[in-house]
Amino acid sequence: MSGLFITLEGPEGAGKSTNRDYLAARLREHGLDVVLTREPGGTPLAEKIRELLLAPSDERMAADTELLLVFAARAQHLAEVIRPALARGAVVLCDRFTDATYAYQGGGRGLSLARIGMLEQFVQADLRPDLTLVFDLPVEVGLARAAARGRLDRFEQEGKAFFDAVRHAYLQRAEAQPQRYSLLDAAQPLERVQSAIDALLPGIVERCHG
Ligand code: T5A
Repeated sequence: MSGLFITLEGPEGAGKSTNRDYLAARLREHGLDVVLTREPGGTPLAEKIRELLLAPSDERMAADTELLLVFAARAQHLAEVIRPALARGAVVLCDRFTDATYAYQGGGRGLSLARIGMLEQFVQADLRPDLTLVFDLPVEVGLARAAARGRLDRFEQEGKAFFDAVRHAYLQRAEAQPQRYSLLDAAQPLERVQSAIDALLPGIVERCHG
């Protein structure tokens, strides 16, 4: 038995968490076993690594350290949550996954995509998301939403050029593999974004039952 692995991606404040909860509610109406999780994090140990990654600090974190911490958290998350849930046939809805590594550490920090790919293979073997929803919006709109929540984390303190590169990386990945990615205009009012998710629902439910 094998479930369905769906990831939600996009820049800061794109509405991933809000829409992850919305999609979960819709899928549960169809009687599906849905597991909600997020990265970095998703287990107690991986959440501790998340704190290290997000906390602003006087000591600059080297880009390679950041990359390895992201994958260390992911290894734990896969072992404890994602693989067991998929093995029992659940739908896993994960707020960010390895596309975020390509976007933030690859696009934002400028790390080699080949090196990220090596770690992806090492940590995940053949596991890749079945479907990735990319919530796209202008950087300024997302940062304003994130800022409205209060104190900025270590990533949110980066400048516009960093987030432009993150957004560009997401768009490039979505364009390169249209069969795996659904691109959603996240600058629209929430109801419109959720109508776009509703339109994807029959296909997702069919894949869950297939
Ligand atoms: N990271 C992560 C890496 O660098 N590498 C990696 O491999 C991984 C996995 C994690 C950070 O870690 C980095 C990337 C991140 O910087 P996070 O908390 O998961 O941080 O990510 P954020 O993007 O910071 O999370 P946010 O909570 O800011 O964004 P969401 O989840 O996209 O947005 P959400 O749903 O919380 O919404 C934000 C606000 O906007 C409103 C919501 O009500 C909320 O107030 N909103 C809308 N308002 C108007 N119109 C809409 N359409 C709206 N949609 C949502």
